[in-house]
Amino acid sequence: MKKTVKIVTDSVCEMLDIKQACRFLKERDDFLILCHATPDGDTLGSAYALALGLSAMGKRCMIKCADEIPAKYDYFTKEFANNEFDYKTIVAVDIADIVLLGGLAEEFVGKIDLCIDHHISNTRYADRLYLDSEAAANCECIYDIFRHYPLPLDKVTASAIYTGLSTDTGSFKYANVTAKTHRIAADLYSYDIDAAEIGRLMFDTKSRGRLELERMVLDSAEFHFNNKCMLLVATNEMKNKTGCSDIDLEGVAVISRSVEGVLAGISIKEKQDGSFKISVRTYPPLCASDICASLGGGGHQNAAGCSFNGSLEDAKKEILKVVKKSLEENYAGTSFSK
Ligand SMILES: [Mn+2]
Repeated sequence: MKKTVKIVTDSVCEMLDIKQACRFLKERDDFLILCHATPDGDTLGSAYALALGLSAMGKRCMIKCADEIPAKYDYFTKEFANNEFDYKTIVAVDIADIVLLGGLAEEFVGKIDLCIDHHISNTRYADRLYLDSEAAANCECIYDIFRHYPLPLDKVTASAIYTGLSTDTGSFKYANVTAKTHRIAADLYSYDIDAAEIGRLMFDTKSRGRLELERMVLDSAEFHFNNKCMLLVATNEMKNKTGCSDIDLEGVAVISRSVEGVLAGISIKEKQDGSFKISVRTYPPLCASDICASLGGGGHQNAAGCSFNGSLEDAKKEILKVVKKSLEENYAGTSFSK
């Protein structure tokens, strides 16, 4: 059976527009900026750009993340002196739900002053929320804040923001990309960013361990429902054998989406505590966010996730049941037996 960690907040969440969000940042100081666990380019790009931008205005900032920050982001993370102090204002970036803080969730539940996010599924856990669900990446929201505040853009902050844009859009390939995404990227180029090198680091570089892990993950592939659904599994055993950690699993969710005819790409990743993280990538008419909501998760139209406590077999059974139901609703009259 599925067990969900329920963290209840009783605060009312005030929705802010860009002006109000900037006013809030101007009025406050001594910021702690929080990234989500298993950090990606978007949460890190958001946090470091904001920290650097606010620091340039004479404000104090520090950043926290439950998990280790991968070295591949050094080109902007190392440019910020992340020193601890007694913070007064807590800002969460790119975090749809308080539980996504991972190991920091319990410490900060009910304490987030401002959340800056782009997930339509945001659970309103913060006191204030600046949400732009049209934004392909949270770094688009951060860029808007830079322009409205205004905060100074330079090569490093532009590189951080560009990293979020490019990683959350699969290098500007996904359906979430808009003309605005490209306009922002074009503007960031004027700060002398090395977009080719960022692309190489983010998309074309993998360790040998990761390559071997991918081989094992591909060996686990299962196809269901007339090949409309592909399921991949990454276990702790596979990670141990290849010397990989959870961070090395970034992008595994996307593999199944690249197979012809697959409308639902599922990846089930075992976490250190033995629970599972299920990632769902869909093509229309399926909706990843709806599918994951059935199991207590959420996300975007085409990319979403949820957690699962139980056996791997049960995780497969539960997620396949939901995918089957979604396929049957969208393809009325067709029965998907396996
Ligand atoms: Mn994001």
